Amino acid sequence: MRPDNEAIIVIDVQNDFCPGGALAVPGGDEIVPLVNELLTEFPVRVLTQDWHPADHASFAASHPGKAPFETVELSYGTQVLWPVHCVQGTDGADFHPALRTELGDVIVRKGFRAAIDSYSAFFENDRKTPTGLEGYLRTRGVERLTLVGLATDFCVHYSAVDAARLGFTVTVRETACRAIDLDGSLDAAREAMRAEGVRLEP
Ligand code: VGL
Ligand code: ZN
Repeated sequence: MRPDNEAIIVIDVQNDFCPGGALAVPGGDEIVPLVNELLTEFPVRVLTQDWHPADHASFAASHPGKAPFETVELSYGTQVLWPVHCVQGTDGADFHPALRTELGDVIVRKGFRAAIDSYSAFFENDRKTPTGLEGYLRTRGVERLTLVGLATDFCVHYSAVDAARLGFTVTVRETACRAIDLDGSLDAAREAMRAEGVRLEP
């Protein structure tokens, strides 16, 4: 078991991000066995769940004439438009059936406000509205984080950068992550994480 000040954060290992899902990440399901193994090694275990209302502003379907993977300007800046995914209460929003969710101490849901997306487990996409996760981790004495999950270049990336800026020591285990990789977004994400002092490990 790792020391008491270490937590694992499992980002969005949900059906819609796995093959067959609405926003499938290539090989997304392949990480589940390693994620399960890692979960058993940490004293503090957090799972996150992308959790959108059906009319969410990040969905292309909410913007007439727009297609998935185009962008729009929202009040907080540029937003990539996605296929409808992880709608609250649907099978697509459920965790992958093989993920050992019973090992999680807490589940943080994000993206539940219709007008704002939330890639990061810490702040919504305005980079200001907190999810509460920072307080949870600090009150449990956590200082070091290991991040795994989906997708490397979006929710893992934004969560890792925010965590590093908040002063946590952050490691991303890349073999327990998979990327969407839209127009070089994986390389850009790796560079951005490194620039914030996030450690990238296999
Ligand atoms: C994610 C795009 C939209 C993710 C969530 O979990 O990386 N990506 N919503
Ligand atoms: Zn989403």
